Amino acid sequence: MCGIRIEVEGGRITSIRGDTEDPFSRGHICPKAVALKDLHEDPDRLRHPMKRTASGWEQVSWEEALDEVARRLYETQRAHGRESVATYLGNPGSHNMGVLLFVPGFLRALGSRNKYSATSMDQLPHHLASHLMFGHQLLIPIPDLDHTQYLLMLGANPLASNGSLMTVPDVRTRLRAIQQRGGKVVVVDPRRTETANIADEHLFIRPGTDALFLFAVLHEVLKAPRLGRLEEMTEGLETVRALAADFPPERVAGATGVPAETIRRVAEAFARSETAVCYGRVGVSTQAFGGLCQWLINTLNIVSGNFDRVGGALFTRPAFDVVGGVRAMRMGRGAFGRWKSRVRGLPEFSGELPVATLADEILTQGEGQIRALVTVAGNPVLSTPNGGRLEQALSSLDFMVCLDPYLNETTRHAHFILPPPSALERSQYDVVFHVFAVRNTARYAPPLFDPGPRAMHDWRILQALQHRLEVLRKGRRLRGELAFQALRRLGPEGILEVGLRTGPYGVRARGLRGSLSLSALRRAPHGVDLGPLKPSLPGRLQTKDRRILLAPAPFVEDVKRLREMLEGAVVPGQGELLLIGRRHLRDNNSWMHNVPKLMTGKTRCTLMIHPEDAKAAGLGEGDEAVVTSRAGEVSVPVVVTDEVMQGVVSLPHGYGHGRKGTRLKVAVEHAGASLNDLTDEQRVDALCGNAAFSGVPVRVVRAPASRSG
Ligand SMILES: Nc1nc2c(c(=O)[nH]1)N[C@H]1C(S)=C(S)[C@@H](COP(=O)(O)OP(=O)(O)OC[C@H]3O[C@@H](n4cnc5c(=O)[nH]c(N)nc54)[C@H](O)[C@@H]3O)O[C@H]1N2
Ligand SMILES: Nc1nc2c(c(=O)[nH]1)N[C@H]1C(S)=C(S)[C@@H](COP(=O)(O)OP(=O)(O)OC[C@H]3O[C@@H](n4cnc5c(=O)[nH]c(N)nc54)[C@H](O)[C@@H]3O)O[C@H]1N2
Ligand SMILES: [Mo]
Repeated sequence: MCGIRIEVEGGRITSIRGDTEDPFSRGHICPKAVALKDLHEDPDRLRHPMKRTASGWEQVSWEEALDEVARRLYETQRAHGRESVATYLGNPGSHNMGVLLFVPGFLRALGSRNKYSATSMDQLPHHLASHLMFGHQLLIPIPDLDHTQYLLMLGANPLASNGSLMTVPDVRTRLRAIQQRGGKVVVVDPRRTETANIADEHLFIRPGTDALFLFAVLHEVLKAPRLGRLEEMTEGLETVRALAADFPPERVAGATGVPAETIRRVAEAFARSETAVCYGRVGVSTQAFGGLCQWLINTLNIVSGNFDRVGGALFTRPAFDVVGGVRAMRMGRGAFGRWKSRVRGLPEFSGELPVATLADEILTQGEGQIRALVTVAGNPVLSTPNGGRLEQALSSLDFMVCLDPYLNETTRHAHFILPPPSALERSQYDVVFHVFAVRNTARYAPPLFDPGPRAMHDWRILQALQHRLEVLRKGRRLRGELAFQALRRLGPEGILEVGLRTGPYGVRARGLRGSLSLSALRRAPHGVDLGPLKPSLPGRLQTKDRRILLAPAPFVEDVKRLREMLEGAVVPGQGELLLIGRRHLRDNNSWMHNVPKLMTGKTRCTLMIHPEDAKAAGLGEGDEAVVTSRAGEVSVPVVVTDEVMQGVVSLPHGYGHGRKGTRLKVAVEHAGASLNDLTDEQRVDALCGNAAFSGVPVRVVRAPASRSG
């Protein structure tokens, strides 16, 4: 989402810089954008379809690969039923216009309920809250960072992540600006992060207890609710008030580790501030009460009068409007719990099942067992809870195909790898991330390089497989052929054009000539500014009667579980520490560790441990520690620091490149250990099945050979 300026001489990139004329990112750039050159030129990046044979990997033609992949998927489903083929969609697919627009057709052609993605170990609780409260899974309220006077932030570290479900380039300047206009930034996190370091206040919180903290804040704010004009659009306030009555600050202080007077002070400041917004991200989503956390955050913003208001939380108005645009361009509103997963009975959301149970569905025999898997832009071996177990499951599959540019920890298990060209060889419009950005803008980037006639973009691979599957199933039909050819000619660009023309800045709003269009975006390479976020209620709500539902039944019922947790007082076992993850500015989940430039400097795959806990374990700075959980064991060097709360240890995810048989020369030299060899697939948010990465109980001891430094 950051505008960049790339200079090319004689077909080679000579510089990549932030585009100072970009109205959204204003010249900001992060190291991962500079790495685009290295990814493009990476000799390890696959340029041809690959087939695994008895004698190793072989290059094959696209025709051969696509024909055989489609045939194997078709035959698997014919022999074992539709559900026997599963799909897993990874994170980069959401950053790829072609994947986003063409994956639905491919999934439809497969027709399997075994659909999985990174969503259920990330933002699923946000979708659930938006679906149940506002009527659409993508109506996610975005903090109005550029105008708020008080930001209460939980479980997010935008200085490393550049913000998420609040896309925000140059976040440091934007947070400083809050302080410069007399406002405050408060960070709640078990680790004193880079973001916490520039905040006005940082509160340590015991992992997994944020729902208690939020309820207590709500308890205080509800003493004088200020719904203002939202009062008439809102239902369920009394139910929320009755629930919150059980969670006064004094009752949750012990469990959360946040003193009651601190909670009360924060709640008062939040309520008193002219404008305020509460925002919580991955750290509060990927925990046992992720759904409740996101519901409580929205509720807090609403009852304090900060919802749909400048300086509070607002819905965006993106140019390609997947929420309120014309029907053909819309994405689904979401649906919840229409069916359950076969083995563990976890609920579907929007047709997807929780990825924490993918391995169970592969390993457990019986009707509906998964026998083949398609991954698109994902590395589940390193990214999913108990990835080690999933890895074993992958090796038992009859068939596996991966759309991916690398031979990595996951794709090495495939029978075919189908690699798309590099990001600089395709066009891009951020269909999804404009929906979550702190300002309304639009930008289209044409491909910088021509990938050549033998390359196939993700969207074309998906469409070609879809077509072959349909032909295998129904035979070659004229209508099918015509639809295939027409959609192929339209491509992502054609769909984008329709989306822009029919969107909120399109023909209807601005007339044919003034309409935002693909050609208008081509003429404005720096991007088009569509203004700050603005109030949009009740019009933008997608619930029946356009009302906000403050007390949806699934959340209300789930509070029982929270009460039980509080009563049972989550005391860690003797000698146990709680493990959390972390992100670094120069990491990008699991897949950019093959870029030499990003891997210089100190080792980042280290276990942060509090000095008291280190002492108890006999560990010194730089010692190797053995970390054990129910799921597995890894060995990593430690960093002793009071940056983490006592009782908590932190390890980044996305490492663990030491597995054999990959083609990642640089990453292998910085292998590290995989956090997800420790995380536990049994730990989920029981409400929605989202992975609960935060607060995994672990034991930490000194590795036998390690000398104390
Ligand atoms: N313990 C722990 N685990 C976590 C997290 C955590 O905080 N803690 N975070 C979770 C989150 S939020 C996420 S989103 C997931 C990410 O989980 P995944 O999406 O499974 O993992 P990535 O590391 O993003 O892997 C992306 C893959 O896509 C490939 N790729 C890159 N670009 C493209 C492209 O344009 N097309 C195609 N076809 N492939 C491409 C890469 O080579 C790589 O193999 O990890 C989750 N895992
Ligand atoms: N550089 C970089 N940027 C990225 C990514 C990346 O891998 N690298 N990944 C991208 C993706 S896929 C995503 S989803 C976003 C995520 O964006 P963010 O959510 O901003 O990312 P994190 O840095 O994982 O921040 C999560 C924070 O939650 C804290 N935390 C852990 N457990 C708890 C808890 O129980 N309670 C509270 N209150 N806090 C807790 C952690 O200490 C951490 O600081 O980042 C995106 N941007
Ligand atoms: Mo993510």
